[in-house]
Amino acid sequence: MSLSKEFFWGGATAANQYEGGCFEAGRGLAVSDIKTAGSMTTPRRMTFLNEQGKPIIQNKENKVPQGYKGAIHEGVYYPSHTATDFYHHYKEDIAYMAEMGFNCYRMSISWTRIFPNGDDVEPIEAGLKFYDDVFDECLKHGIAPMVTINHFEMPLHLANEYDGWLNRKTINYFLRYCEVIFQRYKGKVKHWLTFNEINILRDYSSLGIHDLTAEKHYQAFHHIFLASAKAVILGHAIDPENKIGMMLAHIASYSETCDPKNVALELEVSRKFKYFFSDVQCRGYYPSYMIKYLERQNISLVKEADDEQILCNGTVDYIGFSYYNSGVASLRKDAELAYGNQVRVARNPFLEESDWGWQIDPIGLGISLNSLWDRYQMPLCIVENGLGAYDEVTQDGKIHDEYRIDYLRKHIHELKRVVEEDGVELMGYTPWGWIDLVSAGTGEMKKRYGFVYVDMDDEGNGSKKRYRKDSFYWYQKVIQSNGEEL
Ligand code: BGP
Repeated sequence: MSLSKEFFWGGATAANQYEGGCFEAGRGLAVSDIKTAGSMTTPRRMTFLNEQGKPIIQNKENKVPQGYKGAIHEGVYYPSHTATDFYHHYKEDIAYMAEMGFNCYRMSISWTRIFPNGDDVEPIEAGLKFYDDVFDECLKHGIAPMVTINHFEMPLHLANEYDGWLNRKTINYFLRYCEVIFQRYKGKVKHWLTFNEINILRDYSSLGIHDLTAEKHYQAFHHIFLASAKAVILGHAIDPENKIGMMLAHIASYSETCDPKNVALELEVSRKFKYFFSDVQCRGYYPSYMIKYLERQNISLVKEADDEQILCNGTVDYIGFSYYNSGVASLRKDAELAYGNQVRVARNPFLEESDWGWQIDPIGLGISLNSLWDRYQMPLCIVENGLGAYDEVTQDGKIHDEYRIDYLRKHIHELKRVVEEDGVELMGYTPWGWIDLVSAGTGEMKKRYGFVYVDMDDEGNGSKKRYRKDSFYWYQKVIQSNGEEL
């Protein structure tokens, strides 16, 4: 048996895609609440009022002009507002997790449920109580919560009034939120992750910054690195038992050819978009290649005297990462692109792809585990992996999702192989969207990842009734056998 008895088997979700209850108990709006639904080919959009108070809607990727304030428009459907309604179904949903045998549940706390504007002095008791109830219910079933402190969340007020992560004050507001949740959930939550997929935070919806430029982007990252490091220091001081990790989107990448120029390009891309982030958070300092790169770009970051010390003292305890697909670095300007987790990469002719065009590569998971382990020698946790696919409900309420089982089986097989053959230290596996939820990339419902089906469509219609898919029973056996029966 290659996996330890303590191996975390579970599933993952995020508040803005699953929780709903957007207007319950004094919760404030987050930037994710002004995002519309989209599709694979139509980007999600965001809604604003301009300086004259006129409603404006624009693509997520576009620059948001100064003076625009994120706002909800009448008659527009926003998927995060109810999502798949964990807020009102948490007992039922945790019972499903328990039935599958989860011993871990990765979820996120909604910042604005605790501090509705982000800069409030006092937290909201009802918000804190909601997560108390959730954690108590999990613990009752022997499920350890693993909490992402910030999963694609930015209080709308901080984006509108402070320019989000560009403003150094946001660090203090974030720390106030961290202090409250570390204190409150001490003893209930031991595993934390600071920022979800830190390396792909890149637009208004995740950073809350108007008129985003490269310089502002790196300044924001500097603030996020500090916020994470300070959270680690604080979390350890409040409870030395806390294990606080980083979270990286790990897209394994390959050079398209053996042309050394191509290999050098792959190295450059991997460092700039991936390892820069884990290097800072795991080693505690900016890597030299990035310092030199920023110099060449004439980007000088505004730093304070003790920033370096904070980064050095606030290194993480483990690396959580998401893995869905690999990508190819190509020198060809006309390379055909495949879709993928948040970024588009050149297509790999050796791989099959999902209904949404993400290329399926289980071996890439093994490569990712080995690369991260070799580079940092730090415990790893696969906190997202899975297949977004169309599901069909049969007349008798069954969902035969053999394609999902096949995807997960191959990935679990590979993670076991590298633990066994290479001795990689792997803490656990929490596949994404263990229950159907709203897609982050497209805002759709029909892109489903779950073991549990939720009756809801792309416009939010449906009973929200839950059904067990075939993969539910399969994963239950996987957990029961500690990964031996695939
Ligand atoms: C990651 C996010 C998740 C999740 C997942 C699947 O980027 O951390 O929030 O949604 O990808 O992506 P999508 O929902 O776009 O299919």
